[in-house]
Amino acid sequence: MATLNAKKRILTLTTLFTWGLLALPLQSLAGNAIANLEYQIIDQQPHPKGLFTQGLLVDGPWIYESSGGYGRSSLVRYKSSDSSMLVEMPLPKNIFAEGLTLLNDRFYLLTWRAGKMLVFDRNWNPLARHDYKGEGWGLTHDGEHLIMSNGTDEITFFTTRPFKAVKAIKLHGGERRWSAINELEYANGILWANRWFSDDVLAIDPNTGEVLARLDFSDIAKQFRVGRGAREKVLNGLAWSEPDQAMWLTGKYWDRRFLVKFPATLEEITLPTAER
Ligand SMILES: [Ca+2]
Repeated sequence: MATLNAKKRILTLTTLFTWGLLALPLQSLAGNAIANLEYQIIDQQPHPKGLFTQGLLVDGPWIYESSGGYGRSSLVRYKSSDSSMLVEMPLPKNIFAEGLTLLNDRFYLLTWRAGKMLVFDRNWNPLARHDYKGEGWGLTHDGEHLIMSNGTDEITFFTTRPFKAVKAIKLHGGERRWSAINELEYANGILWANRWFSDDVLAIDPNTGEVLARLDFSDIAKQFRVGRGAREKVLNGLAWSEPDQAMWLTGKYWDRRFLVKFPATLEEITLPTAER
């Protein structure tokens, strides 16, 4: 039976390779190693390189971005197609902007250690502020809940009205402990997360916290870790583009952003896991 199962598994994987859906290194088939997904760069555009990128999101023709740091945090908007028509709104000096998301015409912005989630309307007029516990790092939503990382391996889900933490998941899988989960992006039932100081983006099951697969963007990221302050110029900022079915990604002080395509549905990602 073991041989038959193994044959079946090889056949299934061969089929996936043939479809061009997945390209898995052989070592990912052993044990509980996390599968590495392949990606393709399908577009690249200038990125305002003064931005200490935190949150990134696509809304229609626009990209919205939050930029961090005390005394220099801001909200930014520019055209997704060519980075033109840039508008930047400085935030109060005591605010360290972190993750940003847009749900039901409201922007939600984290403020790192201040424990305040700021709410703005579409024109960036302040509407409300909510308290959260611990640190606020990355932020996204699944259409119903705000989803927040706090720099650990834990991710918290909030309802918006009332603002309330209703669920938390812990990352697991790959026979290791996960930490420093940062920028988030939810798309097609998958939670994508980048880890601070890592070039990896993880595919996470939002129901269980299981790490399903990994994208290694070191080939893109390493070209930006040069010059003054090289250490700070990490991969940061994930924004799903629905019409492209692809992800914009950039980094802190990067002068480019990249539209990357990869297996991005649960079916494409979980098939190999199910066959193990
Ligand atoms: Ca994002």
